[in-house]
Amino acid sequence: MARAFLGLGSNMGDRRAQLQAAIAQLPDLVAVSALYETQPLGGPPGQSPYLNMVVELDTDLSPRQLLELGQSLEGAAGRVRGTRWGPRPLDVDVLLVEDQVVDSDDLVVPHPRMWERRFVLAPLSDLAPELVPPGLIERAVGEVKRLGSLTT
Ligand code: A4P
Ligand code: MG
Repeated sequence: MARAFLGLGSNMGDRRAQLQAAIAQLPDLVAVSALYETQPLGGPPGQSPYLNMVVELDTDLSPRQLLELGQSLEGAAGRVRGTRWGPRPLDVDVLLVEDQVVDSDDLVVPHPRMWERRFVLAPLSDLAPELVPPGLIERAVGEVKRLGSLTT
């Protein structure tokens, strides 16, 4: 079993409902971070704010199986791939799978941009503060506001 973390984001449609639906379909789920409202980073101007969170799985799925699972959840949420970093009802990123390292064209784990993004580090540190080096959240980019739990 590996301790894995996925980053979930939504900035289109009913953001909470889409996150909730995705979480309901995740196997091996052990923990869910608080929900954060975050300013969009990159992509076309004028995008709505995101809701972001991080979930923890204790799983036998490989990084690639987790990528495929995330893509199937994105599809179920009605995501059509368009502009990079453009608006989306659901984005699922494979952040960490224990200490496994993958570096292929379509999958890089640990997620290469996670350590500079406050919308990843803040919810990750809810679940695994020991994985987030001291001072990194403060130096990361993007504005985040903690909203409390998804279901309240
Ligand atoms: N890919 C490679 N490694 C991974 C991985 N570890 N996890 C590939 C997931 N996917 C991975 O992703 C493009 C390709 O990345 C996939 O086909 C997969 O094979 P995508 O989801 O189709 O497109 P994207 O998300 O627009 O591109 P990218 O580069 O993955 O963007 P990021 O890094 O996911 O950033 N601002 C806020 N506030 N909150 C957000 O959640 N998210 C993004 C997207 C930008 N700005 C944001 C947020
Ligand atoms: Mg993505």
